[in-house]
Amino acid sequence: MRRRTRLTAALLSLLLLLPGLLGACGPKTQIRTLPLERTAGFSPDKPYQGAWYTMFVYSFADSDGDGIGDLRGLIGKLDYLNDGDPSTDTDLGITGMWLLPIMPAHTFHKYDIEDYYDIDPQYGTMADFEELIRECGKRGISVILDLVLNCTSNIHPWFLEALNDPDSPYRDYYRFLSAEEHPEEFDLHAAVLNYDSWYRYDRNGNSYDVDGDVGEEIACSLYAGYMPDLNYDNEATRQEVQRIAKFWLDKGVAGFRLDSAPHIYSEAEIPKSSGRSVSDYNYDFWTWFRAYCESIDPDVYLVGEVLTGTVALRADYMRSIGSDFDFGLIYSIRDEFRHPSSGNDLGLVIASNYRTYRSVTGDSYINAPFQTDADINRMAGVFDNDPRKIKLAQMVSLTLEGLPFMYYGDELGMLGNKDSGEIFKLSFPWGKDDPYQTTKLYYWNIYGKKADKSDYLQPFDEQNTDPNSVLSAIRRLIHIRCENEALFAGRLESYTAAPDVVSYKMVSEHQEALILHNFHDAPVTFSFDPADYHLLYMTYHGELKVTDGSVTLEPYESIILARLTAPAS
Ligand SMILES: [Ca+2]
Ligand SMILES: [Ca+2]
Ligand SMILES: [Ca+2]
Repeated sequence: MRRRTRLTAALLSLLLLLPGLLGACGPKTQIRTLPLERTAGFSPDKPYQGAWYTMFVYSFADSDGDGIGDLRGLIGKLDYLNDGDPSTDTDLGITGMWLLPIMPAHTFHKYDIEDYYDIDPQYGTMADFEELIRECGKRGISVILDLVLNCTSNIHPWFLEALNDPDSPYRDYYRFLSAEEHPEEFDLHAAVLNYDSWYRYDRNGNSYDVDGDVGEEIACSLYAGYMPDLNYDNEATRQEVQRIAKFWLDKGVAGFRLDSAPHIYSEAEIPKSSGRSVSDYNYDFWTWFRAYCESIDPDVYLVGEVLTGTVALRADYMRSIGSDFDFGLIYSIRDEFRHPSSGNDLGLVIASNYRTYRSVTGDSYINAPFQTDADINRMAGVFDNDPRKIKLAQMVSLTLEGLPFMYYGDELGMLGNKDSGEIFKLSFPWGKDDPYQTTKLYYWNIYGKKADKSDYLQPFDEQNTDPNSVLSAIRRLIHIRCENEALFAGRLESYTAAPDVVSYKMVSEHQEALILHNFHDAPVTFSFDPADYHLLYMTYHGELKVTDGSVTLEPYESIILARLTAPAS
């Protein structure tokens, strides 16, 4: 969570190796079907696989005509995400979903939670949520919730009671500064997130400058005055968090996306004399939280938002949490577009990152590649609305080891660039005649206006039937990922096909895949022997042509090749 614009605020049971597309490389290998079972998560020892979706309910699908997306609207559109039938490929084929916050809150982003045990009335009821979980279960879609544990709303009843009753048990849920807590031990001007970390509050929860004289109480609020931080030195707060986690796990969620993971404890909240690092406090907290969640559900999936820091720091958080989002990858890919290298730099960086995850975590981690979320400029806004670049960036995410996430609408190439004043939580553009179309953040009020159409986006209903659309490419890629063991369960290894090509290898028990990308705005020709590999995917061609021992990739084109390495057991 950043300052939220905050105004202030079996696998498919088949390994489908497409037959004989390698025209120039000799006899075709017999296609073999591996008897791998597709379970809820494809593989029992690694339950979360496939490709996941980041869902902003508000802007996705509206069931009752108020213009705001809701849970019943989402249920109505589940067949688009995954129809539950492995034999069809008309659906997107995602296997899991992170719901941005759905608990009661005042803002539209809903990170200012007012009740951890209910559904925001704009989105529906608890009965709607329970139906959503059942319907997702039928389709093989796991659901995780955004869990905001760093802070609550300033009008959460806990905070209001704490402000008005010094003897309230909720008093210690928050980090109030009082004389007995040695105020000199805390830096009231610590700018953890580049703005004030402490505020004064009046009895109604209104916040004021910490240096002023309005407001009787001083409390820590890293993000904004309307979101005071919770205090996890207090055993009762920790017990409350356990109740919250159990409440939702018992409802059938597969886990949680952990908002602002490095800020449960921050420089502003730790006594100057503590002598321990902020990170150590946070690792301990998440290790404790994970152990509790695993006591409820041994297969729980937790994924942390660790927005800043080095690869090593992210790996440290993986060790505590199990998984976190690959923020560095986004910028590495964007840099590669700006300055395409001639030495497989991106491929080698990615391979090096995975080596770090393995060594730091003792080989127990799930990396979560992605391209955008609710805080990051969308690809289309950064890549000049060029569908070739959008497809290529997703090609990288969807072929990496771990659990790739796709922000809603990215499969269409939705626009949204903060740097040019746009926002990235706009209505999913189903099409003007779609009864589920949301309208509060209406796409076409903002886009489709430029005379040169450089901001034009084909809505879903057009892309759905266009074989060359971004949607058609992404949908096919997701299905290929979910059908090939090397992609959904493989380990990433270093591999360089040619200097001007970004490349890496994915290796699993029975299969091996080579992934090659051209980030140049020009064709790249290189000598290449596909040997016994079969073509799984090529962005712009149905076959791989080998001419005089060389292969050509068109500008921004990718290929995925695979071969079986061991017989199916
Ligand atoms: Ca609605
Ligand atoms: Ca299907
Ligand atoms: Ca905190």
